[in-house]
Amino acid sequence: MTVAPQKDSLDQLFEEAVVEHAEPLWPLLSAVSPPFPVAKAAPYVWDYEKLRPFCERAARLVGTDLAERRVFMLINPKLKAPYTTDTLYAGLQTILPGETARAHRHSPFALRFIIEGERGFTAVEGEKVMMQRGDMVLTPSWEWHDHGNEGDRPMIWLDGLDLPLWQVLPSNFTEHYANARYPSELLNTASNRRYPWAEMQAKLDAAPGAVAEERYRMRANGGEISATIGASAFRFDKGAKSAPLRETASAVMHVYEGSGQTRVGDTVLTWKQGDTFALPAWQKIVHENTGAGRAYLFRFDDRPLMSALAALRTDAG
Ligand code: GTQ
Repeated sequence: MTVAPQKDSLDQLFEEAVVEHAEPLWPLLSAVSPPFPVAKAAPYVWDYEKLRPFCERAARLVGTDLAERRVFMLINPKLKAPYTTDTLYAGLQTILPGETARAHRHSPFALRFIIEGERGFTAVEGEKVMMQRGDMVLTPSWEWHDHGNEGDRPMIWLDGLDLPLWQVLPSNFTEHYANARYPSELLNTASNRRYPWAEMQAKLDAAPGAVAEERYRMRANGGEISATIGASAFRFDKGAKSAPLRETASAVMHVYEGSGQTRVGDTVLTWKQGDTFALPAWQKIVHENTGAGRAYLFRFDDRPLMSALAALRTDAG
């Protein structure tokens, strides 16, 4: 007697393949390889007036002895920690006078943009870098760093890191220094790790037009500030509106001064001094100064990373 050949089917095939940890690509091809970028992050504004009291309360409730980095992460409503955008992390860090956030070093790159306070410092790989409002301070990958405050008011700053990247790259190391502070000294020359606001604002004010963007460039070599994250500052004169821009890079913006709104696709974000907002990749973005005076904003983004991957594309949306 002959056995009738068994009827095969795709369902049957998929069932058997999955047991062997093999899965067909073709039903998923456009999901894993979409025709255009689809960011997971949503546009969102974090209101400094609401968050600042959280920073103060945390500082009353826990010391830097227990909270090595006393930070509120700014988590995108569509994602979880540590994602502010698909590729960027932002947080608000607080240090009280006399405290030390102890020394460590890690693979991720970090920058700080100082929101308030004076005579704070970050000691980076032996260099003591003083911090005041508007300054950007760099903590390159794998450089020892600790933070302190020699002033008489709290220091609060925005941290910007490429932490999301290190969640997928299994090469994320952190090392703790034996002592709370890594020995450091003030430089008496211009630092490659500190970019004072006064210097940036002078450049913005000297630039032509009602809207100006200045890229932060490494003092040492004129390049982007890191291999992954870059930064810019903007001036928007009263009533000024930026040209529409859509890019594969995502960004975190912080309002140094002024107020306005940013259209991200169909969403309108409204912002004022101290606020921080997330701009997902590949959405049409238009900024507008709706306030009574000039507006100045800081931004960090993943343009260097996108460039390194030959994936930086921009258009007018
Ligand atoms: O200051 O070293 O917001 O290691 C997150 C991780 C800050 C820091 C953050 C960090 C730091």
